[in-house]
Amino acid sequence: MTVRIGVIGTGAIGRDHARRINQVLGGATVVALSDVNRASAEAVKSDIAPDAAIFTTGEELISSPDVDAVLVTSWGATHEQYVLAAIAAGKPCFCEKPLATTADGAKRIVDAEVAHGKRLVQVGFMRRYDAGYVALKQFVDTKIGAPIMVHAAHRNPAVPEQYVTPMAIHDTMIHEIDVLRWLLDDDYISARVLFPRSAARSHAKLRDPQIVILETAKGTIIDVEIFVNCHYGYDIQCEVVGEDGVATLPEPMAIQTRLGAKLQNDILTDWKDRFIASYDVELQDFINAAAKGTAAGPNSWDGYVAAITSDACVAAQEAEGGAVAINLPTRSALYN
Ligand code: NAI
Ligand code: ISE
Repeated sequence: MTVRIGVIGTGAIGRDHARRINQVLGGATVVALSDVNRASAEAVKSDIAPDAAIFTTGEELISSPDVDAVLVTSWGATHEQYVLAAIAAGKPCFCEKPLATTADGAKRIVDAEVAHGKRLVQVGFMRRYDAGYVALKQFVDTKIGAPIMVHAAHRNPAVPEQYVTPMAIHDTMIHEIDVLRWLLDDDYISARVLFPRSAARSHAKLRDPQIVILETAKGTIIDVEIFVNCHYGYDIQCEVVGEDGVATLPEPMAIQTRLGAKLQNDILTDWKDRFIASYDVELQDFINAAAKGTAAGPNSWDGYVAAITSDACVAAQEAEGGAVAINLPTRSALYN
């Protein structure tokens, strides 16, 4: 079966996912596109998916009998309405992070999926599919003893003007919030945020960098540096300190050179390149599950926990160093 996919939101990542579905992956084809900026959908049709129909609204795309499964890659604030519509239509739905911009919104999605009785939603937490994180998890699970501390960093070279302090959490650190919970098989119980002086490349509405300290139920302390004006490149770091040893996320493959009296290798500058292989694997997983009418991978519960944790981290930003408790509800059996 070829899964017929509709893409809602054809900006940076929507276009890139449409490209991988039509040109890299197997078992699916993009048959429908929708974007509030119609010119963007038309450009993707012309460059990548010539046979796709263009729909004026996401809801029309979701209800089309020619669409089997849906990709939601529009702005975060619009995700909830489309994921709920996909669940109501009984169609598998891949939703980019965040699942919803509020914990209440994510909860509405969990409730709708539980009422439907079968998994339909995969959240775009692609790091769980990254070969480096998968290898790191094998070491954490089997080699270094129980984890005690994690040191992580998420550095972007620059961000757009409209990127403000809370976005460091719900747009950027949300990836660590999900992947570290998965890596440690643990849940968070509190968050604190520390701000060093702001970098000169930042602006008045963005306190950057910042350090988020998360405590887990098993007693692990995690520090995550978020620095989105680091200038030098796109750099993701993660080191887990266990009872018996330390395991570190591998660097992306890069050719080392000895040239002009320098020993060096390049650092990537774009998230699209850093996680290119993981996006391929996560979407293939989505296609394979969608062919069976269901969903796999990171689920709505993971998106809900990420939203609760993000809200606590934003409250911790405002608490200026004070700890904010993270209280998670009991997980529905659908996600066990
Ligand atoms: P973008 O701004 O490049 O593209 C978003 C597109 O959605 C735009 O073309 C916009 O016109 C369209 N749009 C906005 N509201 C809409 C609506 N109501 N209906 C239909 N289309 C609508 O943004 P980008 O970078 O592609 O991000 C999109 C989503 O993907 C965000 O939620 C973002 O957090 C997530 N993302 C995930 C990444 C990852 O590493 N997993 C990387 C980058 C983005
Ligand atoms: C972007 O939306 C992503 O998801 C990237 O992975 C992240 O590094 C970046 O900070 C976000 O803006």
